[in-house]
Amino acid sequence: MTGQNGIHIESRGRAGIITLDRPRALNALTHGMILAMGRALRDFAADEAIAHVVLRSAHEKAFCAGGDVRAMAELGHGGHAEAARAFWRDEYTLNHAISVFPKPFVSLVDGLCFGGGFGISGHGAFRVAGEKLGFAMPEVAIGLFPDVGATHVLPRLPGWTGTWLALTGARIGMSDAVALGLYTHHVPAERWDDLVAALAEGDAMAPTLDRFAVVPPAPALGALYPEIDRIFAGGTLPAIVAALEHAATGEGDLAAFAAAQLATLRRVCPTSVFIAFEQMRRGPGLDLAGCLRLEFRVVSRVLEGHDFYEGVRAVLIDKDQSPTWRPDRLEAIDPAAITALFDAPLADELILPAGFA
Ligand code: QUE
Repeated sequence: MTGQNGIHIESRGRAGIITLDRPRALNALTHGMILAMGRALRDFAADEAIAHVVLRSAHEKAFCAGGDVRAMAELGHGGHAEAARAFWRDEYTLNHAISVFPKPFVSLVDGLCFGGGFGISGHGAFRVAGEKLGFAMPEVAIGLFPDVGATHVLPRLPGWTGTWLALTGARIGMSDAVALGLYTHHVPAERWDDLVAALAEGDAMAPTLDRFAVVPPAPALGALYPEIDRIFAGGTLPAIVAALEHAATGEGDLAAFAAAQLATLRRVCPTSVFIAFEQMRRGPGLDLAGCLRLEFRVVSRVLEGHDFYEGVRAVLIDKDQSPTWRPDRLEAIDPAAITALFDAPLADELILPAGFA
């Protein structure tokens, strides 16, 4: 087993196993971890002894809290935006490589799974959730946007639930994440060692997962899905805000839910909310590679701005939870400035291989 810098790579029988192990940062992905994962996938793809690959965490508290955005903010702030862009280029390339990996790939996801953690698990064909899963794409809270292929995945979720998750960064548990299709199976975490042992023995992926899978409880937020669909189907952001304002005036669970979503939309980065909305508009017409290419344009431009650095400062460094956004209100955003982030090509666009390379 090779273990270094937050990640362990091993072959166990017929299984290639990648284990995230950077507990002091909830397994947030460093550039080194991303490059090591890419190398491991190439080695496992070429190794005839390996039938399938497992991605997991060494710690039950977190699968992965996202990309190492704190380090990226330091790089960008220190005049090294190109090094930060290289991180995102390699991260998105890995996200895409997982989607075209030529052998069955399963991620075992329990505890926190934010942003970049979904990017390394959500594009595989097999996605197992444990009972303590906490899933979110919370980037709007730090002046970023739901990337790592969320432009492709979220607008394809049932109804308008993906738009809700993208705009608010809402956190959901295992039962909802499985019900929405973000995960393909629920296997209780206490069974994961046996599951990995079966895969190491060479048992085929799909029937083995079906054998270990347990029917999850009814989705905790299921009663709200029709309301989420009604509210977030609004064709514009002002329409969504107006629908939330209206729903929040009532009484009961729906009004409380709407009021909470509204408070979140007013707290997170206004530019990020507009970016996320535009992602949900464009994603249905693009394949994953096209989505990642757009995300790389947008992240390159976000690095030139103010809000990402302020968001990381307020949420992850000083933890004062009081970012000063520029512009500071949804009403102050110029929609043409948002579409320009997506439309203008870069001198050095993200180029992805046609298949696994
Ligand atoms: C939004 C995010 C991230 C986040 C919080 C958000 C993110 C990320 C982390 C994170 C958490 C704990 C750590 C760490 C990073 O938090 O991407 O290094 O120790 O990586 O609201 O996108």
